[in-house]
Amino acid sequence: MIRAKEPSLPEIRAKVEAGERLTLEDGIFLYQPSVPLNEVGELANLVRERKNGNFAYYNINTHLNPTNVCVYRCIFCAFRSDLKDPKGYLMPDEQILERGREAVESGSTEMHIVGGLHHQMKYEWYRHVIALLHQAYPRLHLKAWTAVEINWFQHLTKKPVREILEDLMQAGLGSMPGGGAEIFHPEVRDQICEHKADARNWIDIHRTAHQLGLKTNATMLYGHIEKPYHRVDHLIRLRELQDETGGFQTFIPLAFHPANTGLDHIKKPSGVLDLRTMAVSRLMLDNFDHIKAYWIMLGIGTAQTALAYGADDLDGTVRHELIYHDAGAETPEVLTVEQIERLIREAGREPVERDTLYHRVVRDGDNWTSGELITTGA
Ligand code: V47
Ligand code: SF4
Repeated sequence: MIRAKEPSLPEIRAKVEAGERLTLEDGIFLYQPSVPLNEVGELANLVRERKNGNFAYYNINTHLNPTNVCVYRCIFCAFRSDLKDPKGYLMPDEQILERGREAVESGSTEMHIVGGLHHQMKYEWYRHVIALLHQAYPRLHLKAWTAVEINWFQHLTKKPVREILEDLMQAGLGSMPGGGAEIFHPEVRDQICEHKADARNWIDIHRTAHQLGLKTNATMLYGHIEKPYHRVDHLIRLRELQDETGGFQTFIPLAFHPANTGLDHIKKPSGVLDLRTMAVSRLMLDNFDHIKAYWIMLGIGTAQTALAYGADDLDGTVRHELIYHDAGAETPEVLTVEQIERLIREAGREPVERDTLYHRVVRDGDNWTSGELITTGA
């Protein structure tokens, strides 16, 4: 039997410099503690600067989690609630509209909407949330409902994904967030969220969204029970879909926060794992334009450092985030534009405010318009 040659750092360096694709074995190799983090970071930075120069992007956004009641019980989730638990809530229309008003008044260009899969709410309510906000605030881009939610709507309506997405787009859906991906490999997925949409469902839903012209994001939840093999396998599955459709905008590695979850005996991922995952993601996902350092969960210092380890985006100013704060995140609930721009400048990068679809935002007092599309290098 001929065995594949063990990868080496000089060979990987040569591939990255030549713009060649890395393999599963290369990715796993880059996770070995004996491979110096700063060298992996340097390679990721090369790709990051090739694609995005010295720019670091952010947006002004608000989160809305209209309910935390959820039929599923993902073991890593501190946000969910049982139907009858006093912690459970379901926002009335007035509260949803109030959030929309607050978002617009604070200059948000985007509302990021995700929540639980409520036992009693029909598909029509989820559609209504989108239509309500879109009618009241048509300029607010609604990045809403993960593939797990779309899969749930399929279960509720018995309709094909395409029809559901077209209906939501008609109601005002602008794009889809990347949540619910967790770790695709069944060795892990079956242990952390066995009942919800599996890898094939998640990927198929994003494929259909891309075919309809709906841009989406992708995530990976790391730092729990998974091994480097599972992470790199996850990245390669995303890379394959991106080859096919080109519909992903950005990839967001999500660091596991253990507090108040069924995995609270696990320690939070270290800064080294955070930066290595950022860098390996940048290197493996050669066909993704953007890699996001989500400061809410990484912490401000690590997110800022990640701008030299492959990341080119810090997500947003973020108001009303609950998923991480329920799981013990100690980051603030909101950053001002001045704070986020200062963080980026301190890291030696040039801040650019973008909208959800990566157009430059041009502001004039309280007014804003979407300018040119941000183009990236090879
Ligand atoms: O799918 C839940 C994760 C995700 C925990 O698309 C947890 O721009 C860590 O997907 N510790 C939702 N992670 C958030 C998400 C996201 C965030 C920012 C930007 C975008 C985007 C998407 O949060 C869930 C799950 O993977 N999650 N619980 C936890 N305890
Ligand atoms: Fe429900 Fe989402 Fe939490 Fe899973 S991660 S329990 S689907 S709210």
